[in-house]
Amino acid sequence: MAIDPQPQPSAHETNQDTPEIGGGLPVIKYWAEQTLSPAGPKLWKTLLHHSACLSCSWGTGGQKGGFTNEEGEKLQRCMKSVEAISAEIQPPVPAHFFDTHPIAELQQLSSLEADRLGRLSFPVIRRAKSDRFERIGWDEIYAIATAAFQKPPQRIASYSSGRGSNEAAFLLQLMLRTLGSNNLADCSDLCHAPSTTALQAMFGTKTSIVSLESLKQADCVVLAGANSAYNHPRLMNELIKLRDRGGKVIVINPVKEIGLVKFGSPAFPVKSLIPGSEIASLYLQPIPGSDVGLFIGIQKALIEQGHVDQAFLQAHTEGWEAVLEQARSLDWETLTATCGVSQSEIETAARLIGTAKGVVFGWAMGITQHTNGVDNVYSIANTALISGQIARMGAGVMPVRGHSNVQGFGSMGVTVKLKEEIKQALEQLLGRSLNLPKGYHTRDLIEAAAADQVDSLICVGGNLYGANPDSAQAKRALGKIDTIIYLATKPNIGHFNGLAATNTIIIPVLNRFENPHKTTVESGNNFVRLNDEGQTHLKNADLISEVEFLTELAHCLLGDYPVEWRQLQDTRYVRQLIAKTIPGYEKIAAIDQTKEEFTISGRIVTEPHFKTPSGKAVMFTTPLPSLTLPTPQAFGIDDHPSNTLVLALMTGRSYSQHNTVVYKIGDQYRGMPHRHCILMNRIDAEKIGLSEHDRVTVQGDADKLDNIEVIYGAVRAGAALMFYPEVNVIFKARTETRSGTPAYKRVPVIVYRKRLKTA
Ligand SMILES: Nc1nc2c(c(=O)[nH]1)N[C@H]1C(S)=C(S)[C@@H](COP(=O)(O)OP(=O)(O)OC[C@H]3O[C@@H](n4cnc5c(=O)[nH]c(N)nc54)[C@H](O)[C@@H]3O)O[C@H]1N2
Ligand SMILES: Nc1nc2c(c(=O)[nH]1)N[C@H]1C(S)=C(S)[C@@H](COP(=O)(O)OP(=O)(O)OC[C@H]3O[C@@H](n4cnc5c(=O)[nH]c(N)nc54)[C@H](O)[C@@H]3O)O[C@H]1N2
Ligand code: SF4
Ligand SMILES: [Mo]
Repeated sequence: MAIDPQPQPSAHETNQDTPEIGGGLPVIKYWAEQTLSPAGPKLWKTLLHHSACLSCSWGTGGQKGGFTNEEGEKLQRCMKSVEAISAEIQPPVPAHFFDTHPIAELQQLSSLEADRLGRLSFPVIRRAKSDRFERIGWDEIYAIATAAFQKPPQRIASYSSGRGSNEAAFLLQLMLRTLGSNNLADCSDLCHAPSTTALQAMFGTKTSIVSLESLKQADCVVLAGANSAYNHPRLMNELIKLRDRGGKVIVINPVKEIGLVKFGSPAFPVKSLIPGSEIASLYLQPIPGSDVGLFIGIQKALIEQGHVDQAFLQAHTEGWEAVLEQARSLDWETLTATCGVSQSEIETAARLIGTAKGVVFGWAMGITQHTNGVDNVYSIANTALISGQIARMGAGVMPVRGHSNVQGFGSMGVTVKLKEEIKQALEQLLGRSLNLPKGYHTRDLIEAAAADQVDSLICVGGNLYGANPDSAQAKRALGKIDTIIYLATKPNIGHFNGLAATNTIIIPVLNRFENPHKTTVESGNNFVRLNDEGQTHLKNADLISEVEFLTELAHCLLGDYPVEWRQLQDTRYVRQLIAKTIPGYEKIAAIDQTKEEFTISGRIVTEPHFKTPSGKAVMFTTPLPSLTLPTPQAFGIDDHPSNTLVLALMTGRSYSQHNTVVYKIGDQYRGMPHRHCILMNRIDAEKIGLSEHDRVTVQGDADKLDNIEVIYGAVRAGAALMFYPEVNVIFKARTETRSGTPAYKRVPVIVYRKRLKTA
């Protein structure tokens, strides 16, 4: 079907520093700079090491030297992989660094500066009221940690981030659950929890039901709320190949991300790298938080165009009548007013979906990080079911996950919503029933800590302080916990600002390519990879593996119950336990002999049979969101309306950062020169007499940031974009109630230049 060529972002809606394409030559330049630098040989050694990429969940690398994906395709490493490795192969933090740099000074560091301090290579403690960290020995660490985790089970907790291994994740949850605690907060609570909640309810599974092999057979991809050109670059190759075979890509994003319009991929040096490949066939720019309205619109158009797969709905789904009825009964005016996309654009999208042979629906944080994130996912999956674009090769739903092993942490049971099968297997292992209380997910953990209900916390990676909304609240809350133990490879702002009341211990750990034992991780495509043993470049360092620390601590706390913890330092035994406990992981039992990496069984759905009690997919209606913004008075401001602008702020990632870790201050593809910019539409800026590069104050419901530079961008009017973690100081958490995920993508803010009259 012919569709109008997409207009390129025109001059008035972007800025002169925005390049013509995403990816492209800068990527190669970065590769060259890094690989030819003094650290080059070390970098290559790591790239060739047999271990999964550290960075994102797309999960390339692994077999035959780290460059091959599960389909056997070569050259599957992007520059994000290089960026992540470069940070890990930094020299160590100097031996006497903490003696001469008090905490007050460390708290002033930016995220980039904290990361540049180097690799952590000896354990340190900050004792109550001390003004600095000091070195600590292992005996004292275990003594403090043992006393801390002997506290009542409801008062101990963990937080984790998806960089560690399946083995470490399994041990962490086994230790906490044996102690009687279900307080297993995880970064996925801030991320894809709405996806797991919705997919579990609809399909009885928590992860993508599409394999890479299946994606390769699609002829249409819908990519909603995902800036994959930045965050999952190798997914872009699949989109380029799909366009080459005549397929269509529908992008849904309030920001016209240049890399989703056109992307130059180094994997295709001649045809793509310099000219760039067209990605979006159709680019829809909805109002932030309105995707439910847009997807119901697509459903309505599918009905009107006769593209409903009635036979599929009747045979394989439940609840479809109400979903169709909702789409029929809502009128076009209401739907288009809700999402801000025209009826004709919505109809074009529906026609592409309805006439395609196979559609894969992918999404990320633009969909989940809203107060109605679960409904957003429901509405996407409803659209797939209504059009029959699911449950066969080339069609289905695919959350595009975050950290490189965040999905593995969930599979291993690091979640407050434990699967019944895992619970039963753990009960067998423990020889008793597990009557676990509700458990704190990440937001509940912060609230419980603020209410003085948490004594001890162990953080396996991550940056709990930096990742949460309302940084001042996070700092206060963590400050009420008695003991916090951070396991980390590199320092971050959370270690210096997330100080416990009595003991804050930072334990330096080996990363994925340095461990003395093999480990495994799971990609967002449900593929399990094996990481070989390795060595650290750090000389005379006092590092430990996550597995060793967790098993030693568990041994101190639990002796040999329910397992010989110390024996599990040989990770082959952990894999045997995983094979017996975790559904779909049976093949891990043989991986040490066969080295065969595998797709987890029961996850990929290519037949219309689902893991729900009835075997049918369960559909839910999705209420339209109400998307009003507060008045200036609600921010305590009572000035002339021409001086202030209330916007829906999306907060997320720049090109050169990995979550709270910033690698480079600018974002070259959005033309944002530093971290303290707000990307906004020219029309909005001019409403209050602003010009590009003016400085403004951006205020949320918790605090404000002054001196923020206005940058014009292809953001739809009424919306704007800023970078986290810096922006997390200004807003409080409003969360999606079913999953606990904060609404990071629709933060009401007020923008102004002058000193204002307050209400
Ligand atoms: N290089 C790199 N890779 C990463 C990460 C990283 O920080 N750096 N982080 C990893 C992690 S943990 C995650 S979760 C993923 C994140 O990957 P993404 O989800 O791609 O990243 P974000 O920057 O959070 O935002 C995604 C997009 O959502 C759009 N958006 C905002 N609001 C809405 C909305 O209401 N509707 C729609 N349709 N779109 C909206 C934004 O404009 C933005 O383009 O990436 C992973 N990979
Ligand atoms: N405003 C706003 N806030 C957000 C988001 C947003 O889009 N907007 N996104 C949210 C999302 S999707 C996520 S996932 C969270 C991310 O939240 P987290 O996962 O908590 O944060 P990261 O920045 O990924 O954590 C980085 C730290 O992990 C440690 N680390 C790295 N590798 C390893 C390892 O192998 N082992 C161990 N033990 N430690 C390691 C390093 O010390 C590094 O500093 O942030 C959330 N916060
Ligand atoms: S796409 Fe993700 S997993 Fe693949 S090389 Fe890039 S950062 Fe690594
Ligand atoms: Mo994430």
